[in-house]
Amino acid sequence: LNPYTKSIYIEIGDTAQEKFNREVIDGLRSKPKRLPSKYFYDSYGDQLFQRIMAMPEYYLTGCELDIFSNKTTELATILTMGDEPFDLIELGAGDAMKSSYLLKHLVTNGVDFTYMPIDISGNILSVLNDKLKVDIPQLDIVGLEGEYFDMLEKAASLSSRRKVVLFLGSNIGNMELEEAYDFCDELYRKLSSGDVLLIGFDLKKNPHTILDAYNDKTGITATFNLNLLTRVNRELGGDFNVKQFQHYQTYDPISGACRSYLISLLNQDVTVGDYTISFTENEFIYMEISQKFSEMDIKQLAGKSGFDIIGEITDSKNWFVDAIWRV
Ligand code: AVJ
Repeated sequence: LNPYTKSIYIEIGDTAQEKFNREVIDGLRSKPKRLPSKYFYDSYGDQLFQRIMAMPEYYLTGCELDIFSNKTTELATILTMGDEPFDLIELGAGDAMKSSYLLKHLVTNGVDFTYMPIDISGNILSVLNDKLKVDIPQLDIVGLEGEYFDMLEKAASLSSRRKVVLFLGSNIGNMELEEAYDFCDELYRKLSSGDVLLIGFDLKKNPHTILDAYNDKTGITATFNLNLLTRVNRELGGDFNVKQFQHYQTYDPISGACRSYLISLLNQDVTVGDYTISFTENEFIYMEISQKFSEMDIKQLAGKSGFDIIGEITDSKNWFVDAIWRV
């Protein structure tokens, strides 16, 4: 079903730049070709994603904002569980648009916690840090730039307080289902008894609604995908002609997989560093999955990875769920 899960990744102690190079070359030499969507977020990619979140078609933002702005007290109560101090870790914090409602509420109520946003984009982290220093000056904040699990270990080494982990925006949807299981498994093992995870899931719904959110007529999502080729050109010495690729989006209501591709419009050779990659006309690069979930999918994910389900908050349309799980 999934041709990519068989690749074995060996952990190599290379720099972020070397890892980017290795994963890009690896993806372009795979059959079928693919590129990792986690690399969409350079500074222009960050801007494009901000514009995606502001598009009327991209309902996810509004849904989770509805939860965080209207059910803040409910969220805070489940997450704090008494007055024991804790670390509030956010995986893929971005601009923390949604979590800042919770942060404000906690600070206003004198809760003792440290906010630790983790993001792969150092650029967005410094933007976030500057913004929070102004908006919530009393907030104790420690930003961590890097991959999720590396930075979770870092967070654990910085303090031994109880951890509350936020993983919002249906970011988990950017993983294939098997990867999502492995991810929750690893998260469970990296956390300690009593730690809590708040995890956002975009639910299966009318396929038109979902497809429209990722196939906007203004072409921002297309630009968002194509921007990775531009990034590869700039950072890895590539010569992609971006005009010779076209964005293609699908949604499959059976599996709940919403996928993006870039299609080569002609036979062409592309050089990236030391490698030449040949494309045939209409050959695709698989770029991103945005998986959608049923309530059953979510229960199974929690169950298989060992988490206890302690709560669930949905938006008023019932399109999105923030699930609360405990180790
Ligand atoms: C950041 C992973 C939540 O998959 O919905 C938005 C990224 N890609 N439009 C998503 C994205 C295309 C987004 N997440």
